[in-house]
Amino acid sequence: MKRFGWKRNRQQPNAAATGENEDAASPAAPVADHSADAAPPTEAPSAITDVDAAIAQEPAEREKKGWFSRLKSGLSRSTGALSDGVSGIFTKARLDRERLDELEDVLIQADLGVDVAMEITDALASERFDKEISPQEVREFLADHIAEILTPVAAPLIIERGRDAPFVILVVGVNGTGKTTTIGKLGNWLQGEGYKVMLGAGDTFRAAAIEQLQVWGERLNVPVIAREPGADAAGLAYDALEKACEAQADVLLIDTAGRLQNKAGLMDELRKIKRVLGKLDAEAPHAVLLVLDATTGQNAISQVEVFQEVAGITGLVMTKLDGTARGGILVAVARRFGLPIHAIGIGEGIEDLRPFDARQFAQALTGATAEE
Ligand SMILES: Nc1nc2c(ncn2[C@@H]2O[C@H](COP(=O)(O)OP(=O)(O)OP(=O)(O)O)[C@@H](O)[C@H]2O)c(=O)[nH]1
Ligand SMILES: [Mg+2]
Repeated sequence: MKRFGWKRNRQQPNAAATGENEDAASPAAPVADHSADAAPPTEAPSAITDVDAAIAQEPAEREKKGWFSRLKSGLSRSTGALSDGVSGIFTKARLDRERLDELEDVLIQADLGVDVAMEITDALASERFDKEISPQEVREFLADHIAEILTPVAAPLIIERGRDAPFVILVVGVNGTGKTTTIGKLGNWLQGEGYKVMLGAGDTFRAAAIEQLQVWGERLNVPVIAREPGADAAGLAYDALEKACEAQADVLLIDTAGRLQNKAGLMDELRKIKRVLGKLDAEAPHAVLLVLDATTGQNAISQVEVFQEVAGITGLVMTKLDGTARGGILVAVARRFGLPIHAIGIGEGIEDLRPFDARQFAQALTGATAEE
């Protein structure tokens, strides 16, 4: 059975919440076995008519299916465009130049970007040019190719074990992408893995932003280091790390204000936050997560470009894949930047964050669904 790496381990007592987690080396590292995910999906059990068989099915497998349907429905706009586009072009037709050009347009409209669109149509041409091909075969070809692009970047977020200082995760991105919510979800997952978590309210711009993180802190029952609204964000980050060191926290998650990538002053502030953290721990922040909103489309490319340059992104999280997502952009981002994609968010709930599964995503996006 495929293990879904981020499943919260309910067997273990929540050591962080009970204050029993003295040993930073003990938590299991969140290593998800993505090599297994890269393999073709095992055949989906065809309609389960037998209730006992349904109950006997692994809980994780059942939960994963629920997750998959939510991902599919979130991506339905992109999938519909891709799938209908493919059906419109290929009605048991021979693959010719005209159809390849039309397919290229459909892929570009689905946000996969010109490079990926050309790459895919070239690959399809070299295999099947002048041969008859059905829409379903095209969808499967797309799914395979997209999974190939995504597999190398699907990487779980790994918290180093055995550290004697907190592992600092700085969460950045443009306004409203889901940074604060992602911190809440991530904090919950890390706690479930037994890490002692602390939060830093580095979005000092708005009182509401500080309160929002404090609410997450209460839900998780973890300390939130905050200052008054308007305080210096870098100073807050410094405070938070100092306090996390004192408290012997395993992980410090630092929230930051949403900032448009073209606002130089705000981007300088991010540099300063990084610099200041480095004064306490030369390697901090150990991870810089860029949170991307799946409904944004092409602008994600420039977001990655600028935040990468300013803050040295170490990995990506894409949120809002449950809404009117434009998931194709993740393929363009993967091809262009090769940055690890750690997780995707499919909802506002505390459990609605999962590791990124390349094949599952490719299947959901293209409508070449083997899993139901
Ligand atoms: N549907 C859905 N909504 C989400 C998801 N993640 C976050 N949201 C919602 O998106 C809105 C913005 O989320 P925040 O976490 O406040 O975003 P932020 O990036 O911290 O925003 P700023 O601090 O203002 O830049 C909130 O209403 C969240 O509940 C998701 O995966 N799916
Ligand atoms: Mg926020």
